[in-house]
Amino acid sequence: MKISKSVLALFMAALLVTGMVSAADVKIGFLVKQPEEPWFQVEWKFGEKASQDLGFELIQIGTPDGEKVLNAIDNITAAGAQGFVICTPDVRLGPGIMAKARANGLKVVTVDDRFLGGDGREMEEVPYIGMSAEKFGRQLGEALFTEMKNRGWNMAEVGCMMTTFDELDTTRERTEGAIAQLKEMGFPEAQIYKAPIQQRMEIPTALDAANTLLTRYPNVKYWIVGGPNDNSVLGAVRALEGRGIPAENGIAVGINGTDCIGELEKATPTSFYGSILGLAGVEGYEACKMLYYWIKDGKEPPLDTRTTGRLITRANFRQVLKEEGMD
Ligand code: FCA
Repeated sequence: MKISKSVLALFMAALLVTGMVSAADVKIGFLVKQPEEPWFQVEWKFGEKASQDLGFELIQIGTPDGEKVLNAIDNITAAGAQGFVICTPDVRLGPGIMAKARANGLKVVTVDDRFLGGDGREMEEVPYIGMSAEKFGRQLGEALFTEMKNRGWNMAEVGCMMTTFDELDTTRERTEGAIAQLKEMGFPEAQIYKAPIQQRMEIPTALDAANTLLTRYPNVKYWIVGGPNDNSVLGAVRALEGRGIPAENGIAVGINGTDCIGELEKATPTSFYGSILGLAGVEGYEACKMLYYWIKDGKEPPLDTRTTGRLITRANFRQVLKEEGMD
């Protein structure tokens, strides 16, 4: 077929107008707040898989604070990126990050933690993919209550410790969902105690929060324990151990399912019973894929995509991880 020069020129002009680029020219940054956490390593790994499947370049940068985020945005811009996926170290940085992205001509997809605007409300105009947080929490609450019943504990002797991190909407919704579920199933509200984690959700900060709470309730015989993610619950488990509470007197359930595999693999069971496994791989892959088509074809991503969770325990985690392609 012969294509005249003018048709070609028209085609090129159309490309320019729509901003389309070829796959090989697409470069995407992937910025995460806690690169040491397995959750984010899984997201990165599947982001890489998307880059191989679709043929774009992925630049991964750990950005634990605001300054690192702004530097990373400049660095990827200099490297020729057209956009980035981000789990921000602080949701209140949202407006600043978006201003910088706009100034640099970059598209943005957020993952896990949703930006907050200056008015304190979620920036719903920025595409987001993350957990259906309340539902994850409800699954956690249900798992705790069901296992407590299985063990035949006298509910009057049980305390519920919920580690919390209310600075983030996604984590607040998870623990509120867990508490609502426990109450609906008949667990007494007066026996539910919150242990707020300071600054960052990590095992040592969660351990401190749990210790403070355990000092206040030294006479509780059995503990059910929940929290916003695996590390928040693992810290509480370490605190129970530090107080000499036998492993069989605790039932602890986390969220993520990626950061507790070592715990579930321990030869001797601890009070860590299981976790609601989230789809870190799907989130990492889909966030990159959405951004890729946005850059390449101008196809705008959906503004809100939510993923679901599944309970894993010592009994089934290997099988479930295999089924989810996460082993
Ligand atoms: C937040 C938490 C992570 C993970 C993610 C889905 O970013 O910090 O551990 O739970 O949500």
